[in-house]
Amino acid sequence: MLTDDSGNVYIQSELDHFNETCVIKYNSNGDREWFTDYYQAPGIPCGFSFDKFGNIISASSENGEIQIQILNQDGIVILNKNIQFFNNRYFNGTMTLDNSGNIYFAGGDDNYSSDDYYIIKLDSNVNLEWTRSFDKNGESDYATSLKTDKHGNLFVTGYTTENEITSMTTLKYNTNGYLLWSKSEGQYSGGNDLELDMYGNAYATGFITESGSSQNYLTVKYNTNGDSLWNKKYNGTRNHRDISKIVALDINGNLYITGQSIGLGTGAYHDDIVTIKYSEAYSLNSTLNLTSIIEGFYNEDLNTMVSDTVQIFLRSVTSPYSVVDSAKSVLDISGNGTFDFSNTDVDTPYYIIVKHRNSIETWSSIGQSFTSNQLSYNFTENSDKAYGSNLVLKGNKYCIYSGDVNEDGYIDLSDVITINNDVIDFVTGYNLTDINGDNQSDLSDLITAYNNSLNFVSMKRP
Ligand SMILES: [Ca+2]
Ligand SMILES: [Ca+2]
Ligand SMILES: [Ca+2]
Ligand SMILES: [Ca+2]
Repeated sequence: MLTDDSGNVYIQSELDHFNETCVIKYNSNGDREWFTDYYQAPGIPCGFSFDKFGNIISASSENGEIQIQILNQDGIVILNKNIQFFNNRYFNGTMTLDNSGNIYFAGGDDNYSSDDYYIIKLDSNVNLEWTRSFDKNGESDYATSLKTDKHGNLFVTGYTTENEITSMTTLKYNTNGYLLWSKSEGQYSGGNDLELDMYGNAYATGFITESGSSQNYLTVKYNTNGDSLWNKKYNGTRNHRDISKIVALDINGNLYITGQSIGLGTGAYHDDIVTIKYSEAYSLNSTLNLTSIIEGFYNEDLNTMVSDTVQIFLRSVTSPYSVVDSAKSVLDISGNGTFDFSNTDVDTPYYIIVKHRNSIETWSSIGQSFTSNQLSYNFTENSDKAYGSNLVLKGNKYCIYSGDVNEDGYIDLSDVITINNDVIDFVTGYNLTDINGDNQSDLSDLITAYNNSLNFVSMKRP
């Protein structure tokens, strides 16, 4: 079923036992507006989605081919195409689209003893790009669900068999059909549905068989590398058959699992529909744990820094190095600070840029990526932690140069003059010209900036 923004409802249905596929449109009042001719699309339904123009893609399969029809909002067929399938078999599967409008199918065939995962990619003009199959052990394997992430990677889950034992097996392909990983979970298990979060983590759901409790809901979270981050199980109150069928995520990071479960509320061993909500299945924010010490604010004898606020920018690693996100927080007396971001992407490197009220803007030497929404970076360990090795060693800490009072990227005479004016005026308090953080603008501030100006200290960036 599909719904559009105007409240129209589109139903795709199979008619007369595997012979025809029909599409029906109802308006928001429930009035039937149109339906497609019964004989127009022979075969079993195997895909139903809007394309990027709001047209309806209806796919069905029959012996040896997948028929793809694109209907406009009035039910008129604007494209009709047959894709050759495999060996004159029926394709049993489902369909999804990626952000670019490419179309993907995944499923199995009607040869239940020796089928494989079959994966098909068509471009947005419904031309075949590639096909893949996945066979675990020469036995029955079939895919049940597929999703694409925003990079065009494809995730597929389903059932594989090895020595007559089934497993939930999840695969990840890149957009060119290269298999990146495959992961199987448990024995006498199977995967029925799959969902992805904004970071590209995958949630596969289905069931696993366990002694004493028969089948139980099984949901597994994989990161982008295919590592299993956790698994959750649910056993109904009768210790009997519990099989999850559908997984969904909301924008607040909650995960919903629904399926069939035999519980106490039913008569003897009849299934209920049971839905489970897991909170915070994924975090909405990513966190940078930063260590950075400000030259003027650091006392190397005490090995402490005057705590102060800095702003962190994350920038793209490709020209023009656009700002992706920023966050403001406080570096403590050890130079440690925690910065939360909401716009970072998984597996994507960013330059980390430190900006402080009177220090040289300092960039990380290379891009850094968040892993599972976490990133730690320590500028104080080595001069090469900063782009252009733009750090000054004080004691045994590499520090950010102090003295860029006007934040123009240079520590030069104009900064020195500004400090000197405040020194003459005995300026006190939280001030740009206080280079050592003691709330007074005095000679020691002037000396730090003056020395850096003699060395022509300036911002270094790509
Ligand atoms: Ca197989
Ligand atoms: Ca159970
Ligand atoms: Ca300056
Ligand atoms: Ca001072």
